[in-house]
Amino acid sequence: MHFPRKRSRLLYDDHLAVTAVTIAVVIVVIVVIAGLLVCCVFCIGTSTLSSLFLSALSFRRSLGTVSPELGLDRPNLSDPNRAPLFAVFLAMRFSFLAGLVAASGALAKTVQYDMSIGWVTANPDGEYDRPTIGVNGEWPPPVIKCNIHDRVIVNVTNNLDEPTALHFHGMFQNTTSFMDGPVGVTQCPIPSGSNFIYNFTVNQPGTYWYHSHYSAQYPDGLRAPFLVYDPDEPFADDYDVDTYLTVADYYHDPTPWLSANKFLTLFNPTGSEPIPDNGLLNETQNYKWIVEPNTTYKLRLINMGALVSQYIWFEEHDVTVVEVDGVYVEPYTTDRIYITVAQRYTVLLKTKNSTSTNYPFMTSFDTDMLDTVPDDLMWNVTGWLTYDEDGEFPDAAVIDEWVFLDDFNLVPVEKEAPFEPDTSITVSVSMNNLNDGVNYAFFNDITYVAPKVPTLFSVMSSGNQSTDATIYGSNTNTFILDHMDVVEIVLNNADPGKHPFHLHGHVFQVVERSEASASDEEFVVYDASNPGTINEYPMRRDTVYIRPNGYFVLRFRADNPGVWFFHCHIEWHLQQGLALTLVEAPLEIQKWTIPEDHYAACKAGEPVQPVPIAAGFKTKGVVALVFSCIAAFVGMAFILWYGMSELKNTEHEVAQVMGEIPLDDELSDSK
Ligand SMILES: [Cu+2]
Repeated sequence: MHFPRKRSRLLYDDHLAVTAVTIAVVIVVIVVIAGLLVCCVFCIGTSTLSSLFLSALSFRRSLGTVSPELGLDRPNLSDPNRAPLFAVFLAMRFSFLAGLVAASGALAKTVQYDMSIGWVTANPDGEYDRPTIGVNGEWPPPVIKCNIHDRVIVNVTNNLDEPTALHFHGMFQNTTSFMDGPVGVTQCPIPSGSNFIYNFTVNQPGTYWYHSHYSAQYPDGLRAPFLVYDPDEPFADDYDVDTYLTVADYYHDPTPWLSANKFLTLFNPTGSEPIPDNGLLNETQNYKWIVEPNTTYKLRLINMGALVSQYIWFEEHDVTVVEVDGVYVEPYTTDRIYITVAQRYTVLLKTKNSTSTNYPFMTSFDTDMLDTVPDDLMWNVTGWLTYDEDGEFPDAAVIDEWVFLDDFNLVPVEKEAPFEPDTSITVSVSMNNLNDGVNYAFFNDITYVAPKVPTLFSVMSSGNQSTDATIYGSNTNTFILDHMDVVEIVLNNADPGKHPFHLHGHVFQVVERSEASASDEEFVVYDASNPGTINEYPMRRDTVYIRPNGYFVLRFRADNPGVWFFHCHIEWHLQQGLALTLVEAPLEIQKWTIPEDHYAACKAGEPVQPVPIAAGFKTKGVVALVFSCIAAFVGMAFILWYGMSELKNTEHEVAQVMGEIPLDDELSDSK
């Protein structure tokens, strides 16, 4: 027996219903196409979507029955006049969702970089050809560029004759700590000749960089900017052009070689850092930045060097700081920036109306950080704001005082009052010699020695014991952080040097930072009962310097499970062991799955027994067998030949030679 369905009869028997379905289909097609087109040009107005959504809602309201307790009720489908209208409503809602999906797909994309890392020859300062680490046969390596919320995939092939690893400096790596890069902390080194994929989403705007985090490798060239664009940045309407300027100290000799042979040796007992040979601007010298007049540039400054902080200034041009280490700050206008290695400052720079003059801009080493300043050291580097390429390029003016922006007083756009700490870690920095005569750096008298098994992998394999810091080894300086705790790091600098400290996976509030100690012999220790200046809204960033023999206090919320390195970013001091490890929410980390290629990198370096003898013959065996057989047959043939040959009468010949009997020819002659 056939039972016609009530809804079918409503839809198909009614002329109005047919019309409604047609309208529905047309709306779906039009709105989806329109949605895709609009998405493609990134112009989806929130208001349009909202109004569409609101009209759908009000349309639904007109269809439904409203219950006083629950508000909007389901539409009454038994009413033949309303059911077709409900079909139109469903079509609109589907269109809206389809448009939204299309929009999110168009806005968040995947950006892939295939990087074949290998040696190339480069001569960035024009003085010395040297082996440099390039990517895809070129140097400098490519700048990574993406939009906020994009997925970034970096597909690495290691064509060096040594291991490597990449760190994406400043990336939070939320739920992907294993993509962070430091060898011994979150991964094994990528062996020579193998592949390794970094894959993560970027949910933060601003200016970053990427670099090798293996050995002292990045100053040999494996470093480049990483720029994240954000259409909603607070100063989006205040500039015309978005660009960058990198600064870096530069060595002619390979840095791992310098580290092993000149730095960490018995013959350098004071731990004097190797002096750079030169400085670079955008990885070159005599850099002429061609600018348009009357134009505002957003200039992302990045110090990608190994050792020295640098002063940067643009003659007769002020700059306005708007972002620091990925954190938007309230605009702050200054004429000179002080930037440590690994820090970033994004500034707005407005050019002049006239094109008649080119203006020098300068970077200058903080020579306080050098043990000696050789006579031939070029510690100032000049570039030019180039308004006229055919014009004069004047020398830079001499500066006689070092006044510069103090980042401690910058105010983030997104304001946070100082956190109240749940837990506090106090560490003291010192430098001293150990029994091998080498000068090391210490946190609380422990110098960091990387474990054979990366700490993150130990977290994965240790179950509930992962919350016990002692399992990670006595020289990894490991601290366990509870999920969502506010963590305070108090760092007392019992060393007369400046150090830029960097925390992976977070930005921190710079709650306090003391002045330098008045004396080289005494250091200022933080006293919680007698705090110094604390700003209402402390600066946040991921790399901050400490003054000689001074202290700082940092605070952050442990809202990003992972294993995070905290270390001095002076590459020489990291080689000396100035690092500690934070294991944040280890039980959360254990819920993740680490990709196979990350385990493979560890397997490649595992000490193992010799491989078993293979069954059957290999080529070498076959060749040996063939030649053995040939030799045997030749030997047997020789024996056979010799055995079958006629025996000579040796005694007869000897008697003839001795003249005891006549020679054979004499006998024949006498016949
Ligand atoms: Cu340091």
